[in-house]
Amino acid sequence: MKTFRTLILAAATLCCLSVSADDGHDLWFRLMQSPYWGLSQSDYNALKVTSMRQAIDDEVNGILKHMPEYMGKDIATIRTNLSKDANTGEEGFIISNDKRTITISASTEKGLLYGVFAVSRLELAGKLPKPGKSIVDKPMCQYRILNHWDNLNGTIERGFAGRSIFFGKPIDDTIIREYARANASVGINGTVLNNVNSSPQILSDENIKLAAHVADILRPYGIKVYLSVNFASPKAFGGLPTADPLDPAVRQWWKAKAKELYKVIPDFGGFLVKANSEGQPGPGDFGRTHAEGANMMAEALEPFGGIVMWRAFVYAPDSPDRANQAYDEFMPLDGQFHDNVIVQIKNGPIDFQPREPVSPLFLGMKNTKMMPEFQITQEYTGESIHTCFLASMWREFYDDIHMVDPSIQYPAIAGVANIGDSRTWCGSDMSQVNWYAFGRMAWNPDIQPAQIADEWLRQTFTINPKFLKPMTKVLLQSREAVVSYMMPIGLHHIFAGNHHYGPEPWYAPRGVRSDWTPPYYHKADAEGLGFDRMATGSNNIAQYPEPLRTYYANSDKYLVYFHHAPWSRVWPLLCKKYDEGVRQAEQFATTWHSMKAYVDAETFDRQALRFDRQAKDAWWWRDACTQYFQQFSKMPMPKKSPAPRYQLADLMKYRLPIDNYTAAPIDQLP
Ligand code: GCW
Repeated sequence: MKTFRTLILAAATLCCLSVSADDGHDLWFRLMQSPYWGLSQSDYNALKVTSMRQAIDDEVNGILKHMPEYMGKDIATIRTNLSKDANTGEEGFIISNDKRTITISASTEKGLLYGVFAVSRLELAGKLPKPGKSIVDKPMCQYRILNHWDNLNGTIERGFAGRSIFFGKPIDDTIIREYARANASVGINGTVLNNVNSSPQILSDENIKLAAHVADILRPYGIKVYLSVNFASPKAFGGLPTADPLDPAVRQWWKAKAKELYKVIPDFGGFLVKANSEGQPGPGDFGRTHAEGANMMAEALEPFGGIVMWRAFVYAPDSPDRANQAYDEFMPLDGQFHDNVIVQIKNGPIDFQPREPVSPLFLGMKNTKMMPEFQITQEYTGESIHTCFLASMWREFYDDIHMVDPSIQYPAIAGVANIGDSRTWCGSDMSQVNWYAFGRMAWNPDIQPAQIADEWLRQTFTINPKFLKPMTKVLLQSREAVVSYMMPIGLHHIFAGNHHYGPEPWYAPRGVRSDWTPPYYHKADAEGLGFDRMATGSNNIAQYPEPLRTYYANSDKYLVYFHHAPWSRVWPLLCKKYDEGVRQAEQFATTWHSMKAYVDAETFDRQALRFDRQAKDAWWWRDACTQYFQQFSKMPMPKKSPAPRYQLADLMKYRLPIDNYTAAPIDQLP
């Protein structure tokens, strides 16, 4: 009762406190104020956090400073207890409450650091242990890594939040420190600084120096630096005549490079490699396998404890079914990779679609270390404009995998970052939730989206239930809504040709790789819609073990992913889903407009613009896709369906002026 009263009081106070201008830069620290707030801008910029101990103490002081606002008299103080006896492993912690003293115990400083962040998270959720009780927590996965697709010139591939915080201009140490702290607060412990489409120049002296500087700032927060490397580097950059992984001089070159890197970054994490994929060089260029290529790099890093994350994102042009390829190419290599190689596999076999089945490789390979790659940046789910809470997608991934074997866990996980130099970091307030969610789910893959949504909303906006309840609902429905208005019932990759923001199911110019055009995926014709991946077609379904195979084959969620289904079956479902998606997107905007009293005016306006745009885009998607497919189905729209807002002919002429490196302009619609 007492806690309840305290919460209500706090909510009332916060409602007033939070209604001041906010540029979104303070992420999920907006409520639980940063220990550094109150410093002048120049003192703040000059601040150096040089040790983990300092980082821990600063956070404890920050909480103590702001605690009274949130917990009344429930907590007297916080102490930290570093002790081997804590038995919490490398990164775990215990939080206990003894007569209103909160003690964080851990066997390492890193555990303490994570523990302090957990205290402020639990505090806002009203979930700190009661007197006499304790909570134990430790990560289920060892390597929790962000992948930045940042280019050396400062652009970001599929970045919708400005330019790189690492490359293209002098590093802003303050930004990197804030970045480190935000990552540590959600348990992220590694970061790959540059794009997987990697320039060989990343290994230049200048860039190694830059990486070392970033590593110094990240270290007190327990974050290691990794680099994406270009497989052809020994030749393209090192002056050797070849990059053949079995060539002794090439092997020696990588060993020397590794040594050089570890000299300046003693805790360097390792390499990420995109090889023989979308034009990138790889061992295949020399008739060698992925395992031979990966192992060569692994040998170079092994003496220093580094790892190789070798991507499995491969697909050859004009293959009968792109979904089959990674499996076909990697399965024969199962068991051939060195111990410090982890094969990094996108969650689905196609490419970060709003919905696709899990990659069958995860369930096929038995003797290879694997790690899922999720995409936090919303390349295919509305960029930084649409609210699409990806925790729901990632939950679905684990749930599908666990349908086959509930004991499956991964030693590592990667998330393609949505971070840039925009003031909000992620291009919008709501996109920040996916950065947060990635960290929380990397730490604990069993966590539920509802918990993440609730935690994040509380820390970011307010603990007022009048805000929390409707906005949690928006977040939890958002991913399904995006699937419904973009690509329901198993449709995939029907995006525009020059960007992945809007619809162009018709895009198929002559001369473009067929698997880069939507008709390759939807296969609409007079009979029906969808890609036959059953035994009658590409037999991709056979790559899945039971019970997943039966589930995928029978679920309406994947109807036209696995079947070329007749229009009589598809058409009513398809229209229903598109309409549903539009209704939901409109509801999100309506909900946000009723939240004005609970957030500051600046935040409100920024996000209102985006929710409104999302609702309009939902119409764009729905009108484009239903009218386009209607040309094949020749069936009328269901009676209850509203009339289209846009005409197909107009939409087919419309082009958004964007490319791989620029975001959709928020004010331009067809
Ligand atoms: O999702 C696709 C993107 C490319 C990306 C590629 C990959 C970095 O459209 O921009 O390149 O996948 O993951 O390698």
